[in-house]
Amino acid sequence: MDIAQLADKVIAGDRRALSRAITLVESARADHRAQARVLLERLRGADKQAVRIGLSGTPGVGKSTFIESFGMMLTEQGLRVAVLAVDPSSARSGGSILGDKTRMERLSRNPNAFIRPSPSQSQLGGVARRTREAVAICEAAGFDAVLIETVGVGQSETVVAEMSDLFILLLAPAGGDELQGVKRGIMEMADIILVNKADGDLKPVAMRTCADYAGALRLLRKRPQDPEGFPKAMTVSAVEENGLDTAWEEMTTLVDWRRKQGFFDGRRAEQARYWFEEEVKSALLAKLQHGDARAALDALGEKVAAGERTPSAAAEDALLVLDRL
Ligand SMILES: Nc1nc2c(ncn2[C@@H]2O[C@H](COP(=O)(O)OP(=O)(O)O)[C@@H](O)[C@H]2O)c(=O)[nH]1
Ligand SMILES: [Mg+2]
Repeated sequence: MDIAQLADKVIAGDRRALSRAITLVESARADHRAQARVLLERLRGADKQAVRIGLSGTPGVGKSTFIESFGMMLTEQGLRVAVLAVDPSSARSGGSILGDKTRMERLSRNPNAFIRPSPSQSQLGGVARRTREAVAICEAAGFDAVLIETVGVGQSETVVAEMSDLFILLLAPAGGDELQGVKRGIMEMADIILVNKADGDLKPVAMRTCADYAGALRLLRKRPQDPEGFPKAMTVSAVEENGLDTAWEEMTTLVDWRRKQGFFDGRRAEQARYWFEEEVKSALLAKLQHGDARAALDALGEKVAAGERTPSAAAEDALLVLDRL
């Protein structure tokens, strides 16, 4: 495969090249990894910048429906939209977005949209790297917005927030005064909370839920990367396509402000540093599983198990041994 040619085609907006490039970064084969690195290095030069939008929410809140309506609206404004997913559960289901394509019927047929299901990988770390690299490819291909969807389970929100410029939390209307068990850490990551399904009978409940979250957001510590009024909560209806244009206006307002203040590039620089360290950590962990390192750990582990060494003394020994390898 000619990687230079593939890179040129991606930059030129060739859809088949785009798919092939993403398939390449999804591959775990060593030769593919080497090619993927060359490709990403070449694409780094492309000076196009997309707005990377992370979107999280529990199953059933309407993520797929929202992406369909919101994505269609963006394409109607002349923008090109890519949709990616981080779904750690997709190892079992084989890529949840695929089944969701039925909910994204219009968008998946739209020439200005590109939808890619989550790679089937059991390890969140692996999915994260592949998705992050797919984001970079979509950006080089000139998409204006890249939506990264994730189901709200465990660590996946953090992973998505670390590859997004904006993090959007989608919520459903809820009765009662409990804040739907949204963890504080997730609330603190959100730039905009969208309470979906603000239509029909659910509208008053959605408005009350929105007010509750607006109040909760005001109680959080002020973040330097936010102008006055952010983070904010709003209501939308993905089905009736209400509030989507306002949501997009707020997103652009926030992004423009952050660009002017230097927070946009600053955050991307921090994220690049974060992913660099994550890659080093996972490579080191992988090294521990093989060869001399594995043998040394097994030998010391035996001693710990037999009560001949304490775990911490053996760990110190292990580090000395590993240093010499
Ligand atoms: N009333 C109403 N229902 C919605 C809205 N958005 C999604 N739904 C419904 O909620 C259900 C789950 O939607 P889906 O997009 O699959 O949610 P996901 O699991 O978060 O991707 C479906 O039955 C949708 O029709 C909305 O804006 N209003
Ligand atoms: Mg869905």
